[in-house]
Amino acid sequence: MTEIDLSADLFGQTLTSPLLNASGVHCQTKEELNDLANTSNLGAMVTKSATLQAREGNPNPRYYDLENGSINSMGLPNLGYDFYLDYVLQEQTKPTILSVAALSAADAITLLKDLQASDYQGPTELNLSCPNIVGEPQLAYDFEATDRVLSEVFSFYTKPLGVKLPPYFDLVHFDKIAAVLNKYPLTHVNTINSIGNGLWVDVDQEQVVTKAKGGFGGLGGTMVLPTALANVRALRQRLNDSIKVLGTGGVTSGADVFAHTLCGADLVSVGTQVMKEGLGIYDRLAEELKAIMAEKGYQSLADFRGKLKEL
Ligand code: YRO
Repeated sequence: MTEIDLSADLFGQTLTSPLLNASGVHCQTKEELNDLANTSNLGAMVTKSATLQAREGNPNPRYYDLENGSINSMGLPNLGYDFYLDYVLQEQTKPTILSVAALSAADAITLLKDLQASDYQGPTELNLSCPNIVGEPQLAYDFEATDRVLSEVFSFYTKPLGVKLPPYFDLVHFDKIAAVLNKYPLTHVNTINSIGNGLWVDVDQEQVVTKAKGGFGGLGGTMVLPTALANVRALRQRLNDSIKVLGTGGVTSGADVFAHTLCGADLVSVGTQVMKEGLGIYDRLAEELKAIMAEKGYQSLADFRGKLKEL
């Protein structure tokens, strides 16, 4: 029997598996990050998005498990940029993507200027689901504002940088965001963030299930899989080859990892299902993926990556 090779590439580093955690899940504290570092079949890890100042986040309940996924209004709880920078510089034992976020475009520039001046040379991901101007949508849903911010960032930033994107739902929006992103030397896009501002109703209690924002929150898990696959596929079809696509959203099985890869994902992240099942999921997903590849006669991810057939 030929050995199946799940190796993948993270901007020049070889990973033993294409699987990542989705930012936000089990990656906030030093203990959680160390757990990820010790998780087999997790190829690389991502930190909770860091802001300049540490944040407590929103009041509980702020994460709620749903039959087909999850809803969250965490409110960016994190230990602050200095903590995560220190972790990747001093404690890192597995390839790590430093995720950063900002409460304004100005804060994003401040943070990235500091990162540029630091000793850190590894990959960073800017979470574009950050608030911009009051009364305007999140940055990634304002294409001109995204262009302005990236233009300013790349006037001084020379290290590996990608962006985390929210889902888009209109083909013209895929064209517009891809046209902006293609202007810049991005290492990658990570798609999708949670589907914004869903609402779950507990019919028995006749009430919402999370406290902040009147119960509105980001959706993840199985219910977002088709949206995630569409975003991976649509962006892979539009972005420069030099920009890798990291697929995130709705993965619960090896078949889902296979589907993300067929749509063009270079790496695949798991969020909600890690919350439901724990870190042992990565061994299960790797085994299920290998079984599918064996059945189909594929030896490496490159054999089928991006090769989704149309009718
Ligand atoms: O609430 C969060 O911390 C959160 N949840 C998500 O599902 N995705 C995110 O990117 C974040 C952090 C960013 C923000 C939504 C609070 C602006």
